[in-house]
Amino acid sequence: MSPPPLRVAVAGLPKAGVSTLVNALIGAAVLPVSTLEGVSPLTEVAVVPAGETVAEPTLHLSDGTRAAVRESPGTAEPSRAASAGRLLAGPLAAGAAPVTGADRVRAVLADLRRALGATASADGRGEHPSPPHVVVPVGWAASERFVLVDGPPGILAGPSDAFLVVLDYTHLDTVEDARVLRLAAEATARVGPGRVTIAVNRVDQGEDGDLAGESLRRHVHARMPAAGRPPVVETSARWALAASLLLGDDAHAATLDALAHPMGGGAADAGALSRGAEHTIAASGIPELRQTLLRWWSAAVRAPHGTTR
Ligand SMILES: Nc1nc2c(ncn2[C@@H]2O[C@H](COP(=O)(O)OP(=O)(O)OP(=O)(O)O)[C@@H](O)[C@H]2O)c(=O)[nH]1
Ligand SMILES: [Mg+2]
Repeated sequence: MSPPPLRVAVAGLPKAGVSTLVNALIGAAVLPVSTLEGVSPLTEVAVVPAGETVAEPTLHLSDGTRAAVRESPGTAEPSRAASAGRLLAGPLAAGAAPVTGADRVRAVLADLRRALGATASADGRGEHPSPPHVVVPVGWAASERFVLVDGPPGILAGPSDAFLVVLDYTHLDTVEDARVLRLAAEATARVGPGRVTIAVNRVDQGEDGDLAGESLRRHVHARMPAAGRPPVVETSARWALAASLLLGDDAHAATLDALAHPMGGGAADAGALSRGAEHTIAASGIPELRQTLLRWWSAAVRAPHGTTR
């Protein structure tokens, strides 16, 4: 029997970029992301190897309804960036019209927030025993399965196998941030530093001379007890996600191609854009976090009794 999926809590303060980071890890805009007030409902994303069990991302809501994420034929906005809206349209209104355009996507997301309002109670645990979850096949998971739980800092105190803590680089050193670091240290004390990683997200918003690399790591660790200091990775989830959507979306590629040489010239500039996107992903910290997830998985398979399930 294959082992159960590794359960990873991905948690941070509101707007730290938790949902964006989960999307960047899976390489698709599946979870709603927003600058608007209001915290995402606690959501579980099951990451499964591509081609296994499900052929396409599927949304499961806590009331038992589910919907596949697929391109709706005839939509005016074929980009994968709109897939979150399309994904969420299905279960809320049976036979809903295909999502067309950004306004429709926004309306659907607003509906979803209302519909799921009950699951987003103050402690993030909600009133439903099982939060909505999405099943997403991804290429990099090879044979492993994960459940990524997108939630507030409170889930760091709960029973997960591993913890990915998201800090906002532009709001370090706040009282709230100190509380998140305390929870991260406590989780590290429970499961060990090999099962916790701190992602300092939004590093793209830093400026020359800001903390980076070793000095940033020391700065974060200085605010944690010595026994609870996990690895620190600098991330830019937004740009990693944007770049993977750009690379993975034929419609975007065609648009870029047209923009790159409107007079019908050679493909050199479009090639440079693709290389730029690949470079952006490589520098975003996201590939490193995927490797971390895979390491956590192999450690869990070797030591199944070390988990905190
Ligand atoms: N510049 C920059 N913006 C980011 C980054 N990650 C996320 N954002 C932006 O931050 C905003 C909030 O992102 P979300 O992923 O919704 O944040 P969250 O932590 O899930 O927030 P809630 O669940 O709503 O509390 C969005 O506008 C994202 O595009 C990043 O790495 N860099
Ligand atoms: Mg969120």
